[in-house]
Amino acid sequence: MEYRSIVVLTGAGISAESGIRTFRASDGLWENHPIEEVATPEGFAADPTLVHRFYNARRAQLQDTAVVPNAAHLALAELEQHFAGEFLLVTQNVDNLHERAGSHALRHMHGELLRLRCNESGYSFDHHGDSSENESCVCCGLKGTLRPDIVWFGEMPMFMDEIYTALSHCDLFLSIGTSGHVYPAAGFVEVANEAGAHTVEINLEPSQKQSHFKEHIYGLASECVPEFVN
Ligand code: BV8
Repeated sequence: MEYRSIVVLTGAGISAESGIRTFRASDGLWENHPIEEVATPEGFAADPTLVHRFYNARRAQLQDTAVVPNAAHLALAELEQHFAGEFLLVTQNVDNLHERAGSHALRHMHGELLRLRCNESGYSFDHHGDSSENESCVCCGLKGTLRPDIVWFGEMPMFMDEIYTALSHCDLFLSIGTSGHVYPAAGFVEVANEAGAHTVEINLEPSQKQSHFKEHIYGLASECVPEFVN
């Protein structure tokens, strides 16, 4: 079948083979820190030092020279480049591996690890080094207003209007490397089904939303995604 509009959703599983830990695997990040402490506005208000330290560690890990895009990231960039129809890649991931693989039509719905945001003005900017609550904001000069430019639990994800518009008229929805735990991303397959799209799950194992997908491909993203795309 020739598709005319593709939406791809990726989660932590697509970056696992690049060396970025996933959230719910046994060595998952959350296990080292309860979600409430490091990925909620309340956690940040209670202990900004801990939260800055949590994200500084992840920012440093992401900039380790061994962490590079894998074949799955590259295959999606290739698909975007050669596909003549509409294409949107939505990622829950906050790493920069899709960009580094060459993806352009990309939206980070949960924010980006290599950016900070001013709590006062909402101004966000690239920041690859450590962050702390002692830094002054570049926009208002105030101290203590900077936070990671990340969407925490209880906060509204980004680009939602654009994403729902794309989902409501796509004819192929491809979900890769996500456990289907976290909403609203986990609900995207239902919107795509409503639009009559062919819905495909590529994952290491069945996700929480497995029954909503028309096609299932289980295995390593770095093998299954290039195979599916080519
Ligand atoms: C919202 C940034 C409403 C942080 C993340 C109570 C209070 C408030 C909200 C809620 C609540 N109860 C429920 C909710 C909703 C909540 C939610 O869904 N909670 C869950 C836990 C039940 N959602 C929210 O809060 C969202 N916001 O609802 O706002 C609102 C409305 C109006 C106005 C204001 C607000 C916001 C959610 C965003 C949270 N931020 N990330 C950070 O990264 O530090 S979520 C976090 O989980 C990451 O983004 C991650 O990507 C995402 C999802 O996880 P996955 O990507 O799926 O990763 P996971 O490890 O789970 O799975 C990996 C999969 O890959 C596995 O299945 C594995 O088998 C597979 N895999 C592994 N290796 C491979 C592989 N597959 C292929 N190949 C491999 N090699």
